[in-house]
Amino acid sequence: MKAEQVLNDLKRRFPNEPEYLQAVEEVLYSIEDEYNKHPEFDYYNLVERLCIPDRVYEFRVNWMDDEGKIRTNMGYRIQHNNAIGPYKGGIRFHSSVNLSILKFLAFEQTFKNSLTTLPMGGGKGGSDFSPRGKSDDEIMRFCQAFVLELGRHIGPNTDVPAGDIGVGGREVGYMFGMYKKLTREFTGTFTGKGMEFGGSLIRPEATGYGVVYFLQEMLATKGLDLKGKSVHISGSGNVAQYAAEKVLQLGGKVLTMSDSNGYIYDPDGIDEEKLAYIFQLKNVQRGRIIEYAKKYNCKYVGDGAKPWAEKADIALPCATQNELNGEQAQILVNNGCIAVSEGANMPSTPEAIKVFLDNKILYSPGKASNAGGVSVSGLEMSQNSERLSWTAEEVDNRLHAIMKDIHENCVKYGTCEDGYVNYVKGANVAGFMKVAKAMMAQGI
Ligand code: NDP
Ligand code: 2IT
Repeated sequence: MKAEQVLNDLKRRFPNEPEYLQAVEEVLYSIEDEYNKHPEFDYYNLVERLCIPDRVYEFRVNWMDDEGKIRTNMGYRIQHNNAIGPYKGGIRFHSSVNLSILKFLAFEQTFKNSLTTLPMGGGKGGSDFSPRGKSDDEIMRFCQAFVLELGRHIGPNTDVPAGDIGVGGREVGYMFGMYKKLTREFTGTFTGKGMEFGGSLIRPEATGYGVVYFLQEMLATKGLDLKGKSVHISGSGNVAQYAAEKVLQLGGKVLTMSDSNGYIYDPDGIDEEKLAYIFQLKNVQRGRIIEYAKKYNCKYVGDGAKPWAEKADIALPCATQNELNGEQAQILVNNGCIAVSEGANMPSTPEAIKVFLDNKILYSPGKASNAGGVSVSGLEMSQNSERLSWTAEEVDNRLHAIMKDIHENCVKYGTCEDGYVNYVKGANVAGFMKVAKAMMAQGI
């Protein structure tokens, strides 16, 4: 297999899908050497079969807004690969959603889910519907209309959706409710459900906590820990909030958080009390992060600015794809940043990743460090299957063990001759090997 050739072919076939091609390019180049040690992989044309999703559903969603106006949005579900388990992955509601973005996310999810050690294939779905500014009733009607179409493609042993950007407990609840009506069955077809109807304790916390558990493992390889370290966090949604909570618990200092309008910089640190305000602001009031700067009288930079030019020891990008470019990565490194643990999916551009690797700082790609969310989704599926629920402590212990395991696997496959751990290579190769072997065993 020649990565360049495969990539050129995909570029010719899918020329209008830049995010998808970006994600594929990174994986192809990092698995090329390992892949070519196995001629049997090429015989089965595993590389192409792994890059192209099993199937893609695309549909129109009609719903009625509060003024009685009929609105239309696009809906999608990408079932990327089910070699090691049912398709599994989140649903994103955001105005930017398109086929390219969901295909990149479903592709990444396949490797991420493989890394979790749990039996889950990869998928992703969503809509260009924007929940921003919509009433609760509108959100409910949209979720119901979306599931009217999506419902026929999913199932507890087929494809199990969950949350992502713009989709949290409220949206999962509405989607689950509609799905239950359509099928007349109570099954674990969605994860991230409410605690009263089959949700798992620690699922809301899981992605953010996992990002920090992974960071702890990386720091430990250098004999370091989080105590006293300053941390940049981007985003102020689910992942960012719980990453911040865990950083505080471990003695770190969170300096920044953001939303798509801009970021706040609090030199005194966002402490527990201020973080509780952010939880309230974002999850209940559904307000903007600028309100924090007004309340605590700290710096706010608008116009969609990112926090990376401020000085900190550690960066946790937890908002969205391509939110950290090469130039910003260089500023982080010049300012003495020692570690970047990604909470979002593909937040660093290829140029930014190159800067991190060239400077040999601790850098983990999202598919490794944000795998805690889907891992606890996998644990939610197990609990639903056995019709039991585990304690928060048990789920958290399992989450912690899974993040350690993923870290170990990255070290195993990503350690270079000079001892530097390339977590990008480690995660891609480790994730790939399991899926590849499963696909080979199952024939074409
Ligand atoms: P939320 O919707 O809860 O929060 C998203 C945050 O990112 C918000 O602060 C949002 O700001 C900001 N954001 C979203 N889009 C953009 C954009 N285009 N530019 C700038 N800021 C943006 O989502 P999550 O916290 O769940 O997801 C964050 C990231 O983590 C995503 O990349 C997601 O794929 C990834 N992830 C999520 C998991 C989960 O379990 N939820 C699991 C693994 C990864 P605003 O409110 O202004 O839009
Ligand atoms: O990107 C992700 O891993 C998620 N949004 C979580 C997926 C899941 O099925 O819990």
